[in-house]
Amino acid sequence: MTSSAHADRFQMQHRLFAELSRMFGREVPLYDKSLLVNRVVNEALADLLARRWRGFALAPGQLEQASGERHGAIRIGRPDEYRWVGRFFAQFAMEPHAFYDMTNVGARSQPIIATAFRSRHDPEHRVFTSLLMTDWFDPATRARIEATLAGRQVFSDEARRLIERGERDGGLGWEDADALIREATERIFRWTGRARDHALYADLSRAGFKIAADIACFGSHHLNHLTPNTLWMDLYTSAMKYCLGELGAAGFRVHAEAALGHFLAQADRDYLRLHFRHLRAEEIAALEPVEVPAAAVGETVAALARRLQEDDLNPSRHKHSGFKDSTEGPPTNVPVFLRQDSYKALTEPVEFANPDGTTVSTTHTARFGEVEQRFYACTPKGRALYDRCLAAADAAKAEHPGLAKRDFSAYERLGEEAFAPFPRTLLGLVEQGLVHARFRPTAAGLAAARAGSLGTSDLVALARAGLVAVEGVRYEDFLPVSAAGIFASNLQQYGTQSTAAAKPTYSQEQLEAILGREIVDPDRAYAAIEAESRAATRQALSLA
Ligand code: OOG
Ligand code: NI
Repeated sequence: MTSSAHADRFQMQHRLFAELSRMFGREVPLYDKSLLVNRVVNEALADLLARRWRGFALAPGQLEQASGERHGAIRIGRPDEYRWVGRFFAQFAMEPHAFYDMTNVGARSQPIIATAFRSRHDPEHRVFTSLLMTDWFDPATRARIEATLAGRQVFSDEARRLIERGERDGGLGWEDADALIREATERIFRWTGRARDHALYADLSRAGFKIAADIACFGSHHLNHLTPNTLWMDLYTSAMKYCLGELGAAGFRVHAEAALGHFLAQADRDYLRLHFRHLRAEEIAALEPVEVPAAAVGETVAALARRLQEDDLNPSRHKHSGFKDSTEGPPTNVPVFLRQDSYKALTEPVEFANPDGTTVSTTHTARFGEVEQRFYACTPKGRALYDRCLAAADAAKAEHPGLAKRDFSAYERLGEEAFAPFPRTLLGLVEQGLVHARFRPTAAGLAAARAGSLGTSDLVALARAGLVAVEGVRYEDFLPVSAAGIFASNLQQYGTQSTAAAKPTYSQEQLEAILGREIVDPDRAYAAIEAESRAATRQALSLA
């Protein structure tokens, strides 16, 4: 077979995530509602951007593209299954990135090690993929978990054949690619509502090992959540809380107007570059800033409130467990890493088949509805500052329990004060070496270089003078602390302590051996992007 007969792996990836999103929407109607809320909110934001920037317009489909990116999470029980998952994602040009040791995150520790599958360059989708470490448990519990896991086959013979064919032939034709995607949505990642061995489930849950129960007793690697991108987190959360009945009309207005005030202040060209990746730098440079009339915010919020009241968005028809009280990540005006929020895990019906042939109808609480906004990738120095600021914010918030519900803006101010050491603009962040960026000379820069009038060799100073263009590198990975918080909140339980004779320790090499390949270090990849662009820019400008 020639390579031209092969489906493009990136197109396969898009189709896979579109189909997974459709699957998840069928399984979880509230997810579909949250996607619709996200679309409506993003449309309102795009309209406002068109007023803020003359020349800004999105062609049909471009908004879908900007909000169509996804990240998901799955939890795997056996090492051999984990390797199959890695081989599966490889067919879609997704490789393991970063090692996450969730056994070492303090009180929120879980018996989990993980990596995230994504493409190396400009990824849109990623999947946090956990592996349950059974040696975390006492021998009797471990034996029960492993015995139950041993009896399942998540990857069908057909799925294995397709993956092997893709590996052997260096790709799959579209017919096979579609068949593999069907295996994903109809079997591998599907929620069935059926589980096995209720006694094991109950014993594990009672002992505080809900994560093990969620993995061991189910027959598939069911998707735990599938997270879309929002163009402005605080507007989305206000809208969802309004739809879920957690904010009244007046509360929604206050939150949404505050959110849009921040949005308009921060939606500069760097914001546009980060959120609309189909726009070219020259197109963004050509946009003209316009003063948005003060009334525009109120009008946008009033129109949004009307839209959110329409029948198709009325989630009160769906059972839900409420929305999280606060957003994970940095405060709204610090554009680093990720901001994430979600509606809480739903209580869903499950039917257990027991080894003795009896059945038990009960419920399981694990799947939730996250949304995220992606920002710039921090350097190690930026990450260290982030960790310090986050710890300070957590400490300040812990001193005022219940403040988020009592006085949300006072609560938000605590976070902003703790993050005061962070500059608010891309250039400020780059200047202090806190985030990674791509550099490139502008036409004016090249002309100045020819004329010998650059004046300095400092790239940030040249950027301030318009002689070099700077683009932040988007963060494409996960945050261990946020992930730990997500496990804790959707399992409705803090972490577990090891019950093995000695607490085991885990390493990246161990997970690489399970995968049969190396895990990519994203920090090195981000740094390499920056280093290459700096070198190329220096060379183009004839700087030593
Ligand atoms: C993993 C959660 C990690 C995130 O956004 O940090 C994650 C899980 O719940 O299985 O998705
Ligand atoms: Ni997530």
